Amino acid sequence: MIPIDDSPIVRDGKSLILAMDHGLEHGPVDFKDVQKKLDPSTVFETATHDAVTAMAVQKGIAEGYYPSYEDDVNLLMKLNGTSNLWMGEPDSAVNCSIDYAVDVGADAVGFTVYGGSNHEIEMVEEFRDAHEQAREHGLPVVMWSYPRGQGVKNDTKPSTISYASRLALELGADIAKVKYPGSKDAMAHAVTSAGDMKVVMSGGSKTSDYEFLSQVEAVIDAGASGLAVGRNVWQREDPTRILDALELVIYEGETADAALEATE
Ligand code: FBP
Repeated sequence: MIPIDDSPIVRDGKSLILAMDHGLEHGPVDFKDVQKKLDPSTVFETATHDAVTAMAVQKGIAEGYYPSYEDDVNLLMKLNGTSNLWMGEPDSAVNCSIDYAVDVGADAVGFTVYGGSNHEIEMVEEFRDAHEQAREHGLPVVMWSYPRGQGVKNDTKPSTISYASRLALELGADIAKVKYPGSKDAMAHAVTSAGDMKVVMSGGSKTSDYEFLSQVEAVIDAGASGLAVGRNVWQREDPTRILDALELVIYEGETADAALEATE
Protein backbone atom coordinates (compact mmCIF):
# COMPACT_ATOMS: atom_id res chain seq x y z
CA MET A 1 0.00 0.00 0.00
CA ILE A 2 1.22 3.48 -0.88
CA PRO A 3 -0.52 6.82 -0.20
CA ILE A 4 -2.92 7.44 -3.10
CA ASP A 5 -5.04 10.36 -1.88
CA ASP A 6 -3.36 12.60 -4.49
CA SER A 7 -4.07 10.12 -7.28
CA PRO A 8 -6.63 11.14 -9.91
CA ILE A 9 -8.68 8.03 -9.04
CA VAL A 10 -9.37 9.45 -5.57
CA ARG A 11 -11.55 12.45 -4.77
CA ASP A 12 -11.64 13.70 -1.16
CA GLY A 13 -10.36 10.31 0.01
CA LYS A 14 -13.11 8.42 -1.81
CA SER A 15 -13.49 6.68 -5.17
CA LEU A 16 -16.29 5.81 -7.51
CA ILE A 17 -14.92 3.43 -10.11
CA LEU A 18 -17.22 2.68 -13.03
CA ALA A 19 -16.52 -0.90 -14.18
CA MET A 20 -17.33 -2.08 -17.68
CA ASP A 21 -15.49 -5.35 -18.21
CA HIS A 22 -18.70 -7.35 -18.21
CA GLY A 23 -18.58 -8.06 -21.94
CA LEU A 24 -15.61 -10.29 -21.16
CA GLU A 25 -16.57 -11.57 -17.70
CA HIS A 26 -20.26 -12.29 -18.38
CA GLY A 27 -20.75 -11.71 -22.11
CA PRO A 28 -23.19 -9.50 -24.04
CA VAL A 29 -26.05 -10.92 -21.94
CA ASP A 30 -25.41 -8.14 -19.39
CA PHE A 31 -26.42 -5.62 -22.06
CA LYS A 32 -29.60 -7.36 -23.17
CA ASP A 33 -31.96 -4.72 -21.75
CA VAL A 34 -29.67 -1.85 -22.69
CA GLN A 35 -28.47 -2.83 -26.15
CA LYS A 36 -27.12 0.62 -26.97
CA LYS A 37 -24.63 0.22 -24.10
CA LEU A 38 -22.90 -2.47 -26.15
CA ASP A 39 -21.24 0.52 -27.76
CA PRO A 40 -18.48 1.24 -25.21
CA SER A 41 -18.59 4.97 -26.06
CA THR A 42 -21.95 5.23 -24.32
CA VAL A 43 -20.45 4.06 -21.03
CA PHE A 44 -17.38 6.26 -21.45
CA GLU A 45 -19.82 9.18 -21.81
CA THR A 46 -21.36 8.14 -18.47
CA ALA A 47 -17.88 8.05 -16.93
CA THR A 48 -17.37 11.75 -17.70
CA HIS A 49 -19.69 12.51 -14.72
CA ASP A 50 -17.78 14.34 -11.95
CA ALA A 51 -18.65 11.63 -9.43
CA VAL A 52 -16.71 9.00 -11.38
CA THR A 53 -13.03 8.91 -10.45
CA ALA A 54 -12.02 6.16 -12.91
CA MET A 55 -13.38 3.81 -15.52
CA ALA A 56 -12.24 0.17 -15.34
CA VAL A 57 -12.00 -1.63 -18.68
CA GLN A 58 -10.05 -4.33 -20.44
CA LYS A 59 -7.22 -3.59 -22.86
CA GLY A 60 -9.21 -3.88 -26.09
CA ILE A 61 -11.84 -1.40 -24.92
CA ALA A 62 -9.15 0.95 -23.61
CA GLU A 63 -7.12 1.05 -26.80
CA GLY A 64 -10.17 1.43 -29.01
CA TYR A 65 -12.14 4.03 -27.08
CA TYR A 66 -10.04 5.70 -24.38
CA PRO A 67 -8.18 8.05 -26.77
CA SER A 68 -11.43 9.99 -27.29
CA TYR A 69 -12.00 10.32 -23.54
CA GLU A 70 -8.52 10.74 -22.07
CA ASP A 71 -9.14 14.40 -21.18
CA ASP A 72 -12.37 13.64 -19.31
CA VAL A 73 -12.00 10.16 -17.84
CA ASN A 74 -9.32 8.50 -15.68
CA LEU A 75 -8.39 5.04 -16.90
CA LEU A 76 -8.15 2.03 -14.62
CA MET A 77 -6.75 -0.72 -16.81
CA LYS A 78 -7.90 -4.17 -15.76
CA LEU A 79 -4.88 -6.40 -16.28
CA ASN A 80 -6.53 -9.81 -16.04
CA GLY A 81 -9.95 -11.17 -16.79
CA THR A 82 -11.64 -14.19 -18.23
CA SER A 83 -14.85 -15.23 -19.93
CA ASN A 84 -17.83 -17.16 -18.65
CA LEU A 85 -17.55 -19.67 -21.47
CA TRP A 86 -15.48 -22.28 -19.70
CA MET A 87 -15.91 -24.36 -16.54
CA GLY A 88 -13.36 -25.00 -13.86
CA GLU A 89 -11.73 -23.60 -10.79
CA PRO A 90 -11.77 -19.78 -10.85
CA ASP A 91 -8.79 -18.36 -12.70
CA SER A 92 -8.10 -15.30 -14.82
CA ALA A 93 -5.77 -14.74 -17.76
CA VAL A 94 -3.32 -11.84 -17.60
CA ASN A 95 -4.33 -9.92 -20.72
CA CYS A 96 -2.30 -6.75 -20.39
CA SER A 97 1.18 -5.81 -19.17
CA ILE A 98 1.92 -2.78 -17.03
CA ASP A 99 4.04 -1.28 -19.83
CA TYR A 100 1.14 -1.52 -22.23
CA ALA A 101 -1.28 -0.09 -19.67
CA VAL A 102 1.06 2.89 -19.26
CA ASP A 103 1.30 3.32 -23.06
CA VAL A 104 -2.48 3.48 -23.33
CA GLY A 105 -2.62 6.09 -20.57
CA ALA A 106 -3.64 4.18 -17.42
CA ASP A 107 -3.94 6.16 -14.19
CA ALA A 108 -4.26 2.93 -12.17
CA VAL A 109 -4.46 -0.81 -12.72
CA GLY A 110 -6.83 -3.53 -11.56
CA PHE A 111 -6.20 -7.19 -10.92
CA THR A 112 -8.52 -10.01 -9.81
CA VAL A 113 -7.34 -12.51 -7.21
CA TYR A 114 -9.58 -15.47 -6.42
CA GLY A 115 -8.34 -16.44 -2.95
CA GLY A 116 -9.38 -19.99 -2.17
CA SER A 117 -9.28 -21.14 -5.78
CA ASN A 118 -7.00 -24.04 -6.64
CA HIS A 119 -5.27 -21.43 -8.82
CA GLU A 120 -4.66 -19.01 -5.95
CA ILE A 121 -0.91 -19.60 -5.86
CA GLU A 122 -0.31 -18.74 -9.53
CA MET A 123 -2.76 -15.80 -9.40
CA VAL A 124 -0.93 -14.32 -6.42
CA GLU A 125 2.40 -14.76 -8.19
CA GLU A 126 0.99 -12.98 -11.25
CA PHE A 127 -0.31 -10.25 -8.96
CA ARG A 128 3.17 -9.89 -7.45
CA ASP A 129 4.70 -9.18 -10.89
CA ALA A 130 1.96 -6.70 -11.79
CA HIS A 131 2.16 -4.99 -8.40
CA GLU A 132 5.93 -4.53 -8.47
CA GLN A 133 5.87 -3.23 -12.05
CA ALA A 134 3.02 -0.86 -11.18
CA ARG A 135 5.15 0.55 -8.36
CA GLU A 136 7.90 1.39 -10.89
CA HIS A 137 5.37 3.68 -12.60
CA GLY A 138 3.71 4.93 -9.40
CA LEU A 139 0.38 3.45 -10.47
CA PRO A 140 -2.20 2.62 -7.79
CA VAL A 141 -3.25 -1.04 -7.76
CA VAL A 142 -6.86 -2.05 -7.19
CA MET A 143 -7.44 -5.70 -6.28
CA TRP A 144 -10.74 -7.31 -7.22
CA SER A 145 -10.47 -9.54 -4.13
CA TYR A 146 -13.04 -12.24 -4.73
CA PRO A 147 -12.52 -15.43 -2.70
CA ARG A 148 -14.18 -18.31 -4.51
CA GLY A 149 -13.54 -21.85 -5.64
CA GLN A 150 -13.24 -25.20 -3.90
CA GLY A 151 -11.77 -23.68 -0.74
CA VAL A 152 -14.66 -21.25 -0.22
CA LYS A 153 -18.10 -22.41 0.91
CA ASN A 154 -19.78 -18.98 1.00
CA ASP A 155 -18.14 -16.19 -0.94
CA THR A 156 -20.01 -13.28 0.69
CA LYS A 157 -20.13 -14.31 4.35
CA PRO A 158 -18.58 -11.72 6.70
CA SER A 159 -15.45 -13.68 7.58
CA THR A 160 -14.75 -14.34 3.89
CA ILE A 161 -15.07 -10.66 2.96
CA SER A 162 -12.86 -9.59 5.88
CA TYR A 163 -10.32 -12.16 4.69
CA ALA A 164 -10.62 -10.72 1.17
CA SER A 165 -9.81 -7.19 2.30
CA ARG A 166 -6.97 -8.37 4.55
CA LEU A 167 -5.50 -10.50 1.77
CA ALA A 168 -5.40 -7.42 -0.46
CA LEU A 169 -3.58 -5.41 2.21
CA GLU A 170 -1.08 -8.19 2.84
CA LEU A 171 -0.29 -8.54 -0.88
CA GLY A 172 0.25 -4.82 -1.47
CA ALA A 173 -2.96 -3.50 -3.04
CA ASP A 174 -3.91 0.15 -2.59
CA ILE A 175 -7.65 -0.46 -2.85
CA ALA A 176 -9.55 -3.71 -2.28
CA LYS A 177 -12.79 -4.14 -4.18
CA VAL A 178 -14.93 -6.60 -2.24
CA LYS A 179 -18.48 -7.91 -2.38
CA TYR A 180 -21.01 -6.62 0.17
CA PRO A 181 -20.94 -8.95 3.20
CA GLY A 182 -24.62 -8.44 4.06
CA SER A 183 -24.53 -5.82 6.79
CA LYS A 184 -22.93 -2.54 7.83
CA ASP A 185 -21.21 -4.21 10.79
CA ALA A 186 -19.69 -6.90 8.61
CA MET A 187 -18.48 -4.25 6.16
CA ALA A 188 -16.98 -2.27 9.05
CA HIS A 189 -15.01 -5.37 10.06
CA ALA A 190 -13.78 -5.81 6.49
CA VAL A 191 -12.63 -2.17 6.51
CA THR A 192 -10.89 -2.57 9.87
CA SER A 193 -9.22 -5.75 8.66
CA ALA A 194 -7.66 -3.76 5.83
CA GLY A 195 -5.81 -1.33 8.15
CA ASP A 196 -5.17 1.97 6.35
CA MET A 197 -5.81 0.49 2.91
CA LYS A 198 -8.94 1.65 1.14
CA VAL A 199 -11.86 -0.75 0.69
CA VAL A 200 -14.60 -0.21 -1.89
CA MET A 201 -17.76 -2.19 -2.44
CA SER A 202 -18.39 -4.11 -5.62
CA GLY A 203 -21.75 -3.18 -7.08
CA GLY A 204 -23.51 -6.46 -7.88
CA SER A 205 -26.55 -7.06 -10.06
CA LYS A 206 -29.01 -4.23 -10.62
CA THR A 207 -31.42 -3.44 -7.77
CA SER A 208 -33.88 -0.60 -7.09
CA ASP A 209 -32.56 2.93 -6.60
CA TYR A 210 -33.44 2.83 -2.91
CA GLU A 211 -31.99 -0.60 -2.22
CA PHE A 212 -28.76 0.24 -4.00
CA LEU A 213 -28.29 3.67 -2.42
CA SER A 214 -29.12 2.31 1.06
CA GLN A 215 -26.41 -0.30 0.65
CA VAL A 216 -23.95 2.39 -0.45
CA GLU A 217 -24.97 4.52 2.54
CA ALA A 218 -24.29 1.55 4.86
CA VAL A 219 -20.93 0.94 3.25
CA ILE A 220 -19.85 4.57 3.60
CA ASP A 221 -21.05 4.60 7.23
CA ALA A 222 -18.96 1.48 7.74
CA GLY A 223 -15.85 3.45 6.77
CA ALA A 224 -15.44 2.20 3.22
CA SER A 225 -13.90 4.49 0.60
CA GLY A 226 -16.57 4.20 -2.04
CA LEU A 227 -17.68 1.96 -4.77
CA ALA A 228 -16.56 0.10 -7.87
CA VAL A 229 -19.76 -0.49 -9.76
CA GLY A 230 -20.95 -1.52 -13.17
CA ARG A 231 -24.47 -2.82 -13.74
CA ASN A 232 -26.13 -0.74 -11.03
CA VAL A 233 -25.10 2.35 -12.97
CA TRP A 234 -24.95 1.67 -16.70
CA GLN A 235 -27.87 -0.79 -16.83
CA ARG A 236 -30.11 2.10 -15.73
CA GLU A 237 -32.02 4.12 -18.28
CA ASP A 238 -30.69 7.31 -16.69
CA PRO A 239 -27.21 6.63 -15.27
CA THR A 240 -26.67 10.35 -14.67
CA ARG A 241 -29.41 10.48 -12.07
CA ILE A 242 -28.01 7.60 -10.01
CA LEU A 243 -24.52 9.13 -10.30
CA ASP A 244 -25.91 12.45 -9.00
CA ALA A 245 -27.33 10.55 -6.03
CA LEU A 246 -24.15 8.52 -5.50
CA GLU A 247 -22.14 11.72 -5.51
CA LEU A 248 -24.20 12.96 -2.55
CA VAL A 249 -23.95 9.70 -0.59
CA ILE A 250 -20.26 9.01 -1.23
CA TYR A 251 -18.67 12.47 -1.15
CA GLU A 252 -21.19 14.49 0.88
CA GLY A 253 -22.21 11.79 3.38
CA GLU A 254 -25.92 12.23 2.59
CA THR A 255 -28.45 9.49 3.35
CA ALA A 256 -30.04 7.45 0.59
CA ASP A 257 -33.37 9.18 1.31
CA ALA A 258 -31.88 12.65 1.06
CA ALA A 259 -29.96 11.79 -2.10
CA LEU A 260 -33.08 10.40 -3.75
CA GLU A 261 -35.12 13.43 -2.80
CA ALA A 262 -32.45 15.82 -4.06
CA THR A 263 -32.21 14.11 -7.44
CA GLU A 264 -35.92 13.57 -8.14
P1 FBP B 1 -20.94 -5.06 -11.03
O1 FBP B 1 -21.01 -3.78 -10.23
O2 FBP B 1 -21.80 -4.98 -12.24
O3 FBP B 1 -21.22 -6.26 -10.15
O4 FBP B 1 -19.45 -5.14 -11.57
C1 FBP B 1 -18.36 -5.38 -10.72
C2 FBP B 1 -17.52 -6.52 -11.26
O5 FBP B 1 -16.41 -6.80 -10.44
C3 FBP B 1 -17.03 -6.29 -12.68
O6 FBP B 1 -15.83 -5.59 -12.72
C4 FBP B 1 -16.95 -7.67 -13.20
O7 FBP B 1 -17.18 -7.75 -14.57
C5 FBP B 1 -18.02 -8.39 -12.48
O8 FBP B 1 -18.31 -7.68 -11.31
C6 FBP B 1 -17.60 -9.78 -12.13
O9 FBP B 1 -18.55 -10.32 -11.26
P2 FBP B 1 -18.60 -11.87 -10.95
O10 FBP B 1 -17.22 -12.41 -11.16
O11 FBP B 1 -19.04 -11.93 -9.51
O12 FBP B 1 -19.59 -12.43 -11.88
